[in-house]
Amino acid sequence: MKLLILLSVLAASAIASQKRYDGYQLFQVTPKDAASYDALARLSDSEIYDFWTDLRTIGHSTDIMVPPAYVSIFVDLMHAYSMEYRVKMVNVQTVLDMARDEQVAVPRVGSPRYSVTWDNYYDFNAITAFINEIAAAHPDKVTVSSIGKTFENRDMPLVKISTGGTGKKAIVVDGGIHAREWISPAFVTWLINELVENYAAHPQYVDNVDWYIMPVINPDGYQFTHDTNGDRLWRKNRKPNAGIGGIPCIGTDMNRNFGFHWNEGGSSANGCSDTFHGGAAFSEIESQNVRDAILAVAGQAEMYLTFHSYGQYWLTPWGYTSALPDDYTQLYTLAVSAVNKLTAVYGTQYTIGSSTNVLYVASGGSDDWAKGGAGIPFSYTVEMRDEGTFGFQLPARQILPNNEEVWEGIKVMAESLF
Ligand code: 0X9
Ligand code: ZN
Ligand code: ZN
Repeated sequence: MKLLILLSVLAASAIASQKRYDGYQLFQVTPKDAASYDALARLSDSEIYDFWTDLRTIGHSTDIMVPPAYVSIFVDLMHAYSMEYRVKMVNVQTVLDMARDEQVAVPRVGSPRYSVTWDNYYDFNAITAFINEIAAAHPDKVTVSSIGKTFENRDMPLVKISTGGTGKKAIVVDGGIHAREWISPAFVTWLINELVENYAAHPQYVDNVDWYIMPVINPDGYQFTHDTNGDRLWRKNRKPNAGIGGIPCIGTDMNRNFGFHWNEGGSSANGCSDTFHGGAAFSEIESQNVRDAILAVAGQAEMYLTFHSYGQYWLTPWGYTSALPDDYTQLYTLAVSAVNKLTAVYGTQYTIGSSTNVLYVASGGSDDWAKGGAGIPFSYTVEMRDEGTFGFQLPARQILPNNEEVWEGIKVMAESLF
């Protein structure tokens, strides 16, 4: 009993030392005209407001987290521009605490085979352990390597799944580019497990294509969202930069740092911004490592899938322009088939289209570079659950349903290459 009390005190103090969001509110706001849109665009340049979903176009809502000291000013602004808004979370810390409690409470049923399960979220070390364990258990199909080190000296794992042979097409998959989007590594690790551990149920998905899977391509950022002295809502990597006005800041948005039409809109030159594009294209060691790993298999790769949350979108290039790629019809048609299968599982709705057209301009994305830079024709960004009820804190009990439905879409994607 004493030990239990001690443990819960320790757990409580661990929560207390993460960055806290007491009184922070999540607003859903819809700009109704050019003036209100511009007002929001200016807010997104400041570091005070955290745009959980980036600003879209007039008439489309966006989720903005507002610190307690700015709530009343923010509401005044909404009224001044007659913007439609509603409060989605009255206290972000409460939602973080609930998610954390649920995570701690999940019992480990039986004796799981590996260091991660999919009824809970796991940190970077556990994911690395899992990858090594599944490779050791299936040396005939799984090869693990490191594509290089992060800024904080972590190895960035690459999992190759293959039954050998030559001349096969390949699919490149990554997750965890945005640290706070926890469902992403939770899905990508599940995908590895499904392909390998459940091979016998559907051998065609491994026999017909090779998979190159990087479950966490922003390990430093991801671990920071787990650390007791970290920040659950961190997005970028962890390398310090020059910031703005001589005040240094931390982190580059890796999904603005890729070198295809880099810095052509929808990214920030402010090192303190959550969408900071870095000092140059591929300025970050982590995006360099991903670039080189993809280029090494680009001749074989026909498809690139990068997993994010949230919003439920199945996105095609481009993100730097509203113009569509020549083969857009093919990309779109395949996405429709995938989403149809996905939706059939639990009724979850996804929006399909090019990033710029259904979301917003955002240049320097890995998807644009995979297609335009590495020449991988079928490139998609998948924004998984939910639509902002829980946002980044998708409850652990939704991991499996999310993964099962997305897997149906992935099967369609893979079959298109058979
Ligand atoms: O803005 C992003 O990087 C992605 N959305 S998220 O909310 N997960 O941050 C969308 C990226 C779409 N692709 C490009 N803009 N290239
Ligand atoms: Zn350009
Ligand atoms: Zn993301």
